[in-house]
Amino acid sequence: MAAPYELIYYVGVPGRGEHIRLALEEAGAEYTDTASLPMDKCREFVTSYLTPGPGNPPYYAPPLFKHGDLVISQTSNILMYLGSKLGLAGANQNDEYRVNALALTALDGLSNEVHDSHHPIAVELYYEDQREESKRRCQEWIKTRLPKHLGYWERALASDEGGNWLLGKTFTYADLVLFQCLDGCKFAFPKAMSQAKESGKYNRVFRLWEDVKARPNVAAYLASEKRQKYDWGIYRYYPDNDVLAE
Ligand SMILES: N[C@@H](CCC(=O)N[C@@H](CS)C(=O)NCC(=O)O)C(=O)O
Repeated sequence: MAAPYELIYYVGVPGRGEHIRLALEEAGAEYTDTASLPMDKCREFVTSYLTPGPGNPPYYAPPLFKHGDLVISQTSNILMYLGSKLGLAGANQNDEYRVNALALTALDGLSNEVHDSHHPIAVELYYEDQREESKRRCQEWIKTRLPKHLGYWERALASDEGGNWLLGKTFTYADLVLFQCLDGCKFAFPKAMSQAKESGKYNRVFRLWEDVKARPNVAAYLASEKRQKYDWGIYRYYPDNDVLAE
């Protein structure tokens, strides 16, 4: 019997684990998910992987992914491992590296930067203790970084090869990562994202969000109870931070 796919991540928000869930769901793969555990049990289980064990360097942070004897960390590393197994890493030689680069770029700009926008001074401090800095950072981020990122993705989607995906006609997990990043930004910054959409400058980007959302397996997953709500994770809605680009 084939080893099961096991996602190890905190319960309560989609978080970084969501990128892995979306790839598994899109492919219709069976997997277990620690998000089905009660909050305290889940935290205890996840934390048990973060302490050193025999023969292993400890894992720094979730998401983690277990497949048989292998346990790996880092969202994009897990996606790269799964991509070829699930048929979501492209069809041509070296596509897996292109797809990985696209996923890393989306995670850098539209996930990690967004996380830092509500924790600009220190991850360990509460948002409330860095509220003013967070507001200032969001104003600047929305004015300069958001258009830079959206502009990049618009260019990336203007493929000569035809098709509406990042690799033209070939759908890959990079499209899912970009979808999830855009979806989170829409939650965190509804005003700025509406303004960006209405500007008409990023039509390909917003079409990708619609197209991924409409894929049958993704749509069924998003409508299911397995899809957790945004709250305290990477994508947070703070009215002070929800500003227009001017
Ligand atoms: N680059 C890593 C980041 C992992 C990460 O930051 N995980 C969060 C939960 S989503 C965490 O527990 N971070 C603890 C910390 O950074 O101190 C990845 O993409 O997997």
